[in-house]
Amino acid sequence: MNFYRTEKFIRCDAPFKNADLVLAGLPYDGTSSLRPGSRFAPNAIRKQSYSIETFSHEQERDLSDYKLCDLGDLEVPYGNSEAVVKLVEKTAAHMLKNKKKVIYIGGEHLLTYPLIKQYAKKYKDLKVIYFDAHADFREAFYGSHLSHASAAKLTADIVGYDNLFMFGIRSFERNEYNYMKKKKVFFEDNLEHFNEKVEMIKDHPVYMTLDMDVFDPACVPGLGTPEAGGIFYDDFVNMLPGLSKLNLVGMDVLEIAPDYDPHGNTCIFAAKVIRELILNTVEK
Ligand SMILES: [Mn+2]
Repeated sequence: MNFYRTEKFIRCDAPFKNADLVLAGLPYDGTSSLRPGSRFAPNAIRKQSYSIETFSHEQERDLSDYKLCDLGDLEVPYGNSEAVVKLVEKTAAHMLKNKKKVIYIGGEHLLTYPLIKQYAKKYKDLKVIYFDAHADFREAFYGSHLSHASAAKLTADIVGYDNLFMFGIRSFERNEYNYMKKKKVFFEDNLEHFNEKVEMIKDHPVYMTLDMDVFDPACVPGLGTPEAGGIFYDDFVNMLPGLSKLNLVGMDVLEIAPDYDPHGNTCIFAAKVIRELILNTVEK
């Protein structure tokens, strides 16, 4: 497992060994179905992170007060999803062994599958919060079950259908929709029950996966698969108090396609989201 050196996310320049929180780029987009290029997202977001402040007035905390490490991007075997899945599993196991809290930056949503596999192995009663525009419940996509369109199903098959909580979901294939209903998966196209679910799961370890297409493409247009509708930045900020009640053991932020972000706004937006997630999660 090798990380190659890249620019670092703003103020994330501490060494891995004594870091309070770690960022790790996972630059894989091999199963992207519409607009590829999320492999370039970690670096594009890092680059734009220098346009935002390190201080958050929402949380009254500053990145400068913590030891944060940005590992760079994992060296992945492009074009070989099986090998990537294995490698990401190994990477997650390494992070868990070293007791590091990590925000993984993708890359595409398939990457959540190997991450969840390892986190569920370590945390037996793991709950998963899944932000997305898409259901991601396809049995297979273009003939492969290793697909970003199957990420939620792969997750549910590992942690159990009762332990997956999906928000912002507004794009389904009919069979997916019927299957999710039949299996009683919790999903909604907004955040109406977010705080209620937080209360329900706050005593459990929680993994949070954030597909950036949960946001309205009006504010986040540079995506692999944009979908009209969705949440706004203020909705995200309003969730932070709820998120801070959770025992978040791992997180990912995925699916930005910088080639469709010519003005850089999507990556600036993502950088701010990541700053808030760091400050919300790093040991208080
Ligand atoms: Mn999606």
